[in-house]
Amino acid sequence: MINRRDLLKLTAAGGALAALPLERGVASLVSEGPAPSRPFTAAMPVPAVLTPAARTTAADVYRVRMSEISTEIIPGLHTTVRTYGGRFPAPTIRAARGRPVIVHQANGLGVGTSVHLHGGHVAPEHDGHPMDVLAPGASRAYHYPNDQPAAALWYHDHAHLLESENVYRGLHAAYLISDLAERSLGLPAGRYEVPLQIRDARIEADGTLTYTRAQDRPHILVNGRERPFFRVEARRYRLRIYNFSVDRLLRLQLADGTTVTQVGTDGGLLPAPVPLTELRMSSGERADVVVDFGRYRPGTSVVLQNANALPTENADVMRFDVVAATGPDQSRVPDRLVELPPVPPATVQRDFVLRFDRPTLKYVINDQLYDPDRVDVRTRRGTSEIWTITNADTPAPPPNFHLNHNFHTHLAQFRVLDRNGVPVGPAEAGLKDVVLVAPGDTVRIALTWTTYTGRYVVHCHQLPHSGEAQMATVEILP
Ligand SMILES: [Cu+2]
Repeated sequence: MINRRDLLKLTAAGGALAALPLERGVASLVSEGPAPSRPFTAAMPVPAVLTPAARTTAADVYRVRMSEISTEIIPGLHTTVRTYGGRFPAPTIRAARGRPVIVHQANGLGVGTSVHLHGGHVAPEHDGHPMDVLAPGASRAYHYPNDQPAAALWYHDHAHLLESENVYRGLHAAYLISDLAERSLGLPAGRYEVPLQIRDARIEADGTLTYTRAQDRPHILVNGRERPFFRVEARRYRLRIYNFSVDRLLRLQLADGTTVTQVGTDGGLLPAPVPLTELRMSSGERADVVVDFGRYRPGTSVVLQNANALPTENADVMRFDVVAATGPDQSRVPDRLVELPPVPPATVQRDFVLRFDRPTLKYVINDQLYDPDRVDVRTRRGTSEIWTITNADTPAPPPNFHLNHNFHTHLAQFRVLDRNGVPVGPAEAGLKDVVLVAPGDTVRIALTWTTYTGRYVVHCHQLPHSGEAQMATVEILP
């Protein structure tokens, strides 16, 4: 089976370099190393919450312009990034269940874009289809009904062939839906509910952001700053954690082994809290977690680490600096959170095999490259299905990140039934829209196509994979 070293040999010998956009960065790595950075020197910003341009009787209306800006990801270095709204980290949109949102997106960049509301239950013309591209200078309105439970969604680029680099260069932002059930629980809220948007990057000594292979991206950013520190009061916090990396698998742990409580996943809250000492998150996944910093004495610090860092990489992600609480902590984590919808019996079964295709040097689904004119799956609205997803690549030692695949469905939240025949743990059994499918693994998911008809995509969310070909079209008929 092919590993990364073979692949490099292959591309050098076969002259197939152009087939692998990520490999083009390699030449530039020889002359200069990445910028050195000292950990925990920058304060972690909390992304701003976007203010509606208008509130009509029908919807909250937002205006966002995509533009390039220069920002300090590493203190003292100026890095150009692509942004939503001219800010990095990009502003969060906060929506309420049942209250529609309209986002007018204007493309002020020099490249095409398509805005996908990841995890959103939206009509196909507003889903940010890869071929529905907004040219430079163009603008359009996206309509989001928010007819779904409270969840941590995100909006990110999805323009075909450009999505991976566009997301890497900064086109990623949070979109949080809340609802009454969530608000009645008493989870930490307000300034005690904080997003952690984690991703890797490679920043050169002159501040340039280089788009290259995962193993050559040593910098870890949280909310747009490299390994920042964040001051927390000695009390409970609700952390809305996102893996915004284009293709890095994170295994997050507090360095002292403290247990955290997961209360939600991609598509919303879990039925009951799940205590964990490690969060495994592939690209695009979200974890809703409560951490009780009240267990620490003020003046203590605790580092969040990535146990999946390469031996050559720094495992530190960020540092929490605990200070005295300003008042009593009235938040709580109830034993029961929400009722999940039942899983209807499936009438259709389908198989999907994800693998690297040696002849084309591309990643494929069921031996096929993505063709926007081809329909891969035809189904009907209301159909419940079970999908068996297999990663046919074999395990390889680090730094072969690329042999991990995961799977993302647009429109539908699914339930993960089992992995290699073993039911998944309680945190992964919630509402999901991305599931990790590691080399050799087979994962089964259950999903139902509701509300909308039309064409959507499903794909690997390792974006360098989907951005080339590891994507398929589902057409939902009435
Ligand atoms: Cu993949």
